[in-house]
Amino acid sequence: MKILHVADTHLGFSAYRKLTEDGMNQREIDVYDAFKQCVDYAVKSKPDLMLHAGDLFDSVRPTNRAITVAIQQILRLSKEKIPFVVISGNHETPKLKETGNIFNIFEHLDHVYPIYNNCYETIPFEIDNKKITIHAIPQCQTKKDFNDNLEKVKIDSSSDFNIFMVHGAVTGIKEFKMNEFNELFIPTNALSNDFDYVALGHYHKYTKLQENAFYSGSAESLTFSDAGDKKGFIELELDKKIKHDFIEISTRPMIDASPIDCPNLTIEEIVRNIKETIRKIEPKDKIFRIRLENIPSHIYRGIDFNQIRELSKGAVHFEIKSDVIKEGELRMSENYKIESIASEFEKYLKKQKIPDKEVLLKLGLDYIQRVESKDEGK
Ligand SMILES: [Mn+2]
Repeated sequence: MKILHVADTHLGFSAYRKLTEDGMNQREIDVYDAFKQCVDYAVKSKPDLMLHAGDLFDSVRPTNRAITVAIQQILRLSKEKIPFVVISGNHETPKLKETGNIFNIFEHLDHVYPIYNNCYETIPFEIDNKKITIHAIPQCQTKKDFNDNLEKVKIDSSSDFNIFMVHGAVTGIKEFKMNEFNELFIPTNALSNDFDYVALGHYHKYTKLQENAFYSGSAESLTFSDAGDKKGFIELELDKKIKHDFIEISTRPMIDASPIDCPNLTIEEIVRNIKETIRKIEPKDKIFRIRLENIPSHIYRGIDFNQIRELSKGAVHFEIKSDVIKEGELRMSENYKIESIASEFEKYLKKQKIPDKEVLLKLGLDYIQRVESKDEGK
């Protein structure tokens, strides 16, 4: 039995100023294209099921174009009779129930199962004489609703396979947060090992959380924190043994070049460094960022940015992010005070993992005292 797991397609997302020949936002089109590639793969490989783990749309009120693309692509799946289960994520779920959920438009499409009603739902399928139950929790109105739903989730022991779909930040050793205001948190213990598979959405990097739980990641890179990541979806083979493959799609290269540390460089050195970085990137049709760290403001003002812009002309987007130090400003956090050398030494020593600290402390303090009394002319 073959299943595809996709998430975070963010249809309707747009960014930067670059337009296509038809005057549309290039990134918006890129995002549509990424989703289309996922559907192309499905139409070609004919999985038994396709799961979308939330954030199909980028917003609560998608544009007509975003809605049209979603319908067009989902209809292609529907025509192939590929069941498509989609849960709403934090991006498309309205904060107020009265607003109404855009997923309503999918209610009357054959083989499409939108889950967006604030509650835990199960959908049973019968595929190749096997019973498979999808357990799905959409984005909820409140954290309490969400947690109550998580409590209710229960494996169907009469099913051959149980799959859980949920959208949110799993918390545990590492937190898979996106730092968005309405994100929901999934405790690791909610991802029971009894599930044959857990299809997660929300975190944009493809991640294996545990043997049976995966984030497929977003279908396109949306911010520079996604830069350099592979984008795509997961293909799952459910049999006695479960096999997962990450299917990479082709997306526009997004590059976050390693930062240039500037405080001890001249204008010429910095410009040379930037030019070299741009040359290596080969800007045409790409998105990239160069970061200038700790650059003194007088040096920053001396850089000819027009010349740099000229070199990056073919790029879909480029930016230089500068962390400028104002003259006379100390690069130290405000509440950090240097104490006497003796007490700084004592603090330093405490943090070290070495034997004989007592002896070293006594010796060190003794030397410091000797030097300090010399300075004072004693
Ligand atoms: Mn999300």
